[in-house]
Amino acid sequence: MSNLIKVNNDNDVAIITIDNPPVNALGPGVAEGIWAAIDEINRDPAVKAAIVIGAGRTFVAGADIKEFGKMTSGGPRRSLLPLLLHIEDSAKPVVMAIHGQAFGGGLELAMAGHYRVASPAAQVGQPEVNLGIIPGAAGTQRLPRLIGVAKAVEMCAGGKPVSAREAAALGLIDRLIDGDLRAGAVAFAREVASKPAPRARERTEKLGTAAENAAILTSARAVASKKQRGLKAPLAAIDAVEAATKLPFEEGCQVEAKLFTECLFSDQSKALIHVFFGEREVAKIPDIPKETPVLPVNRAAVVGSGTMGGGIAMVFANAGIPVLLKDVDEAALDLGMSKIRKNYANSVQRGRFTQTFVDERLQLITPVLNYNAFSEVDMVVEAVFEGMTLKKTVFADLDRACRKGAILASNTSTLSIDEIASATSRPEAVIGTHFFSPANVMRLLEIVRGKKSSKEVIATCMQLSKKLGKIGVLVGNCRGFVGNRMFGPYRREAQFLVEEGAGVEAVDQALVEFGNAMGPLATGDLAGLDVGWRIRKEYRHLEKPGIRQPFAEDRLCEMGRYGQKTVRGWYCYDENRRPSPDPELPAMVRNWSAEAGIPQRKISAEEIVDRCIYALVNEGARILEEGYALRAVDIDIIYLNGYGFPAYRGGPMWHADTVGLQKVYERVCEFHQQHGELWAPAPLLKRLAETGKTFAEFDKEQLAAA
Ligand code: 3H9
Repeated sequence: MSNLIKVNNDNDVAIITIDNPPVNALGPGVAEGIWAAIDEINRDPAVKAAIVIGAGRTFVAGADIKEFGKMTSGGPRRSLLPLLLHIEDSAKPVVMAIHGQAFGGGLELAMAGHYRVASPAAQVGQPEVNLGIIPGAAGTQRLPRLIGVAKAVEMCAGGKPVSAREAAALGLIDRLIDGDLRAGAVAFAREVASKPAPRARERTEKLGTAAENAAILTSARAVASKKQRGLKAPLAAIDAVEAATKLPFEEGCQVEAKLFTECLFSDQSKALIHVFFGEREVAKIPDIPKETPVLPVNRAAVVGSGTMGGGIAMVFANAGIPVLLKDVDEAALDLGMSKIRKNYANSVQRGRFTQTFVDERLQLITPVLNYNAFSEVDMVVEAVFEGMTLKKTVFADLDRACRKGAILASNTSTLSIDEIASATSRPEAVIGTHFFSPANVMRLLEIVRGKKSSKEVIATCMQLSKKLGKIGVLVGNCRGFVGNRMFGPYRREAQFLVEEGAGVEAVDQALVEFGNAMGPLATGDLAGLDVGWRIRKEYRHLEKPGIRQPFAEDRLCEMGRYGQKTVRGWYCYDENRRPSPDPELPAMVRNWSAEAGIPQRKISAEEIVDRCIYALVNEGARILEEGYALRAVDIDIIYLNGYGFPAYRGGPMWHADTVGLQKVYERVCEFHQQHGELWAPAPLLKRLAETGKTFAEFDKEQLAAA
């Protein structure tokens, strides 16, 4: 028997333990081991029933995701279906004992058992759609038979897990076991040992009528098309569940297998699997080992109670960390606190938080007007207006007010962390923590490493990001760091396109169809066009003369059109901030372009996407080569979590790999010829394209060299 599976007997009940750390994925050897264990318990006359339980922190997190890459690059295909039938056909009842998670293939395994018991804190789910695939081991066939079509469709297409309590109410879990799961499962197995063992695949009573199912499936397809726009797997999952409602089990499994394979070999799935591992990869910093000591962050403070500061204070409070919120005067502080209260009230209204939770969080936020209590905090995040002089004053104050060992972080989105750190006597304690707006919602946290930031401070911020519910990505200290540095060329091209004759809506529409959450011009209106305008003014002296710069947004700002907050920007907005095209804008831009001598032409959606997306990629390649991002995948994770880039394209760098770097490079060269120096190809892009390599391969080479 495989050493991943162990069988022990507790008198007449066999205990089959899956022990494949860290998450008992159904990798090579596991299925074979379970198969042999089932044979063994059926051979042993002393055994009346069996339980299957996971060693360590979880039951089974699913199929081994690493295996999928091997399958799509020509490796052997493993199917779990025969094993699941083998378990279900066991003459002796098999009870699945679930703690932690039974996800994907883990839940499919559990449904092949005759009974399921679980710890109350366990979760079950079919999250495969998050990887661009669908359940591939009869999950779409057994789940509707156990819990009904509506909930099965929701779980298979939506991918969200359900709690063991909910699963028990749905009939998926037969008993919740408080306390010792193993002992409870063994006792349960004894209770059912002499009863006929039910098989999920033979059940039909929850499958519903044709008319009921038609309505459920139509509505599920509408929800998936809207909420998971552009993703193919949810629709495939719904098709597979539909097969369960119309076909015998075996035929339904064949439909599922065909859809599973189509999804697995799709670019979407490859991209989403890249994202899955990428989200975990970014936590690994080559020169900061896992053992690096981290500092406790039990009390925090935020300086500046504006939109960002207030949002950051909420992030700490939501994680249970008491936080001081400082501003310069009573009026600013009152306004900040009232915004926080309003945000929380909205969350209660939308059902995201309970009133009790919110009341507790508000208790954790203490508004203050001075630095007196700052000596007690472990970490401060500065979130005052973007201006070097002001930031340096604040950091000099913090240096005086905070105890030695406290972390001094800046939420700057563009300014140099090293220069900010120079205002203190302890640059090793200074770091950037760049939250994205709205800070309490957006998952991304760029952690900006200053020249002197200590390893402990970096390790602490990386670990803290998890506690705060964020995904922390370490970046270097260059202008705009990684995300905004790339966003500059992206938005520059969007403006250039309008100045060359593309419609505002056409530009946004092309990028929304590409999969982005919002178009670049609408994003500008949302963030406030004046933000970029002010930054451009601050940095104008650094621009090389004679290089084309976009002007339309500056002109809009000069007219007081800052976007949503002034009701006009690229679009006009009603009182509910709903946009409509501005009928006067095209003529206005045409006049400005005529003055600047920019000829007007018809521009295709394809050119819009290539110009904007390849501008991201080209800048990303520079950042990578200059070492401001550790890996291409770090850039991808930043773009997916901070900029609404579609996850099913894997991020800008992965997308470029998928298109083919040679093709991307050729297009960049074309734009270089047409539009000049701003499009000079990044040397790394050129090198990889010429040697037939990808950014992903570049990452691997870097890792091997580290
Ligand atoms: C599937 O099942 C298809 C089926 O229908 C069958 C078809 C035939 N495989 O997340 P963590 C690694 S598809 C391989 O940091 P947590 C992970 O990379 C699968 N590796 O821990 C990490 O490695 P490292 C459907 C996996 O406690 C380490 O385990 N299932 C897998 O925060 C720890 O992971 C899913 O989509 C895996 N399946 O969260 C569930 N899972 O330390 C995916 C994890 O080297 N997994 N790893 O970076 C999860 O959702 C979370 O990992 C879980 C634990 C909630 C379980």
